[in-house]
Amino acid sequence: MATALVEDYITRPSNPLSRFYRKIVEGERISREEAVEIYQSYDLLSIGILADTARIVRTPEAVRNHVYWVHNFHINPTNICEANCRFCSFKKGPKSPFAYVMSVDDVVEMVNKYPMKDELSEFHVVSGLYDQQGLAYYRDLFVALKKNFPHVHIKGLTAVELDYIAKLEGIPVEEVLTILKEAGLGSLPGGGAEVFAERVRQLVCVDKIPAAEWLRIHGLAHQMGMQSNATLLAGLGETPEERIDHILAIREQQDKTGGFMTFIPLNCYYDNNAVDASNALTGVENLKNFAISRILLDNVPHIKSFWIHIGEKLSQVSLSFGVDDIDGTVVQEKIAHAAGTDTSQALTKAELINMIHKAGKIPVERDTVYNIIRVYDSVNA
Ligand code: V47
Repeated sequence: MATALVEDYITRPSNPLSRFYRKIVEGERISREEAVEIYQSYDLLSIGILADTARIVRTPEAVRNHVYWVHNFHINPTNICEANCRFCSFKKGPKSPFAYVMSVDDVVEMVNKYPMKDELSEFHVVSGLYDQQGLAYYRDLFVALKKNFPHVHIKGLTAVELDYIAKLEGIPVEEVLTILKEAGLGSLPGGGAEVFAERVRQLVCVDKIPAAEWLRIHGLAHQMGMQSNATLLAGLGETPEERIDHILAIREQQDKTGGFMTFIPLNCYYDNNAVDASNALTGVENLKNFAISRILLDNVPHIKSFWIHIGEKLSQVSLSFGVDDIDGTVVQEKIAHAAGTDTSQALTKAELINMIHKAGKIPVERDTVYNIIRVYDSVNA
């Protein structure tokens, strides 16, 4: 799978990670104990080889050098939120001078001002838990977005928001999903998962739905024919084992309902929130999170790096650690920027394409559900 030189390095008897290479090449599943052993190693090159090999053996040969990106636009209709997550710098109380609320018309007007709106393929819609924006608001919003921008897929509302809307309306989440799907919802984003370990949730997001409910709601969406993504927010004080258990919970759910397209390891920022910045991830840990996600998730097709969180340079490096997707043009990002990420707000298509090319890969523009829009190989670039 790897070049002869790389294969020699990873398979030499003195390399303690060599047995995992053979398992991955043979398509065998990696266990929790094995994942912990890989994660504990400081041989970053071997970890990268294992992850890249896992990506290669699970990807058809014709597209092995492809890296996906999406022309998307983030929409956050309000920053008012009832939850009190200690890591959140985006949330405001209803009386805060910095609180904002967008009507349906405000959202449509905002998108209309975007000069590239005709080329967009995805709206990424996530918001706060706000009782003035219930089911009717989101139904109207999705209908209006579809009416004005019929070519754009709506990836919207985390499992946490769906659960909130269901409780607000006194109806089951299934019904919320049915109504919103009819209004134009196409898929669910991966946010709101944070770290599944209850120990950590009790410390940083005690009023958020528990892991089992987050997973159940994604399973419901999958059963209704909607695909979804999943995230891990690392840097909240969780242990490596808790990160691995989180990824394994996604693998288990995927075995049952099969609708996850992408797993996105995120890292926390600490400005304007109550989480201790001494939990911050190192670059090495970020790469290990990408790699171990790819190695363990033999049933999820894509691993995404969100350049907004880790920057353009580490995103390029992540492409050798199992990542095959870099999200996206974004246009305006509020959540991580409120918490101090120093990346820019948006990348142009040309910047994204260039970033991927310069990492030695072929940029592929996709839509939300991975239909290919354009391959930017040397012929089409
Ligand atoms: O769910 C909150 C996280 C997520 C902070 O599905 C923070 O395609 C860093 O979910 N520092 C939103 N992160 C981002 C997200 C996402 C991004 C890109 C693609 C997709 C997808 C989903 O940001 C939240 C939360 O986990 N977050 N606070 C913070 N202080």
